[in-house]
Amino acid sequence: MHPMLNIAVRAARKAGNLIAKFYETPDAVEASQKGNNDFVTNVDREAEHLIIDVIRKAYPQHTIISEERGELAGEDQDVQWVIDPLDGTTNFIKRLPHFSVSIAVRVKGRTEVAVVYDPMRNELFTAARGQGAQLNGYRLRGSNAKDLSGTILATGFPFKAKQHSATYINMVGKLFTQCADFRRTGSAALDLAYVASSRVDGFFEIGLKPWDFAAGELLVRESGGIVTDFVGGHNSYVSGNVVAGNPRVVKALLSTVRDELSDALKR
Ligand code: 2AM
Ligand code: CA
Ligand code: CA
Ligand code: CA
Repeated sequence: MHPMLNIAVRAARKAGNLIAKFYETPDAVEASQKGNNDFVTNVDREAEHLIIDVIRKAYPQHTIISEERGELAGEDQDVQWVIDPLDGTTNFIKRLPHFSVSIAVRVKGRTEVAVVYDPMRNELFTAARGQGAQLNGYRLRGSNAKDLSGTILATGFPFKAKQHSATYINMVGKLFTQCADFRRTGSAALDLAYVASSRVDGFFEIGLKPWDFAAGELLVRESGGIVTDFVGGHNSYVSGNVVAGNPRVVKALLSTVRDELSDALKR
């Protein structure tokens, strides 16, 4: 195994075990509001601390970017660990057992290894660039859908970027005439892992942060899929707009929503 993937897996499992332990003791979970409808808990922070600790011990010089702590610049700015210690905090707080730990390592802007770990199902999704994607050691292949007919599309509502609500609803309306149905699970990292494992056929969301999709992006790519913005470009790390699926599904999805896009979503 790639040595950095080994460390990422160790960190993700440690954090996942902690999250699973807290899931059994809801009285020990302290939730607070970061912003409008946006919650964080002591578990997010403790899981993040464990992950950073594992990485720091193995690679003290690397840079770490994580949701709750922000950027911890290391001597080496070329290697960045991009971390979401708990993706799906709202589910976690509601005791809906669907959330994950997401860890990616990017070297000069190119993602080399990725882990998404679901501690409630003990499902470990891993990928290394050029070496495929796996679930608990078994090779993953994405959906072979040829267009949107019969497809299940995962998505997330733009709960923070509410200025995009109307546009988003129009996009969903157009897509609904073409696909079979939607899933809105509350963990973007798992949505992308599910694209990689063809549990869903495609994914789209507005306004994601790098830690929401960096690991999932490599999982999708290494299972034969592509990840783009809403105009088929590679601007997702800047725009936060993410579309994923096999190349035919992404193409069909983009052309279906094309006429609905606001100017802000064309960048
Ligand atoms: P989080 O749990 O790490 O904050 C994209 O949808 C991401 O936004 C999710 O992966 C989740 O990441 C967060 N999210 C989704 N729905 C949310 C909601 N209703 N409130 C707060 N965060 C949400
Ligand atoms: Ca959050
Ligand atoms: Ca997240
Ligand atoms: Ca998070």
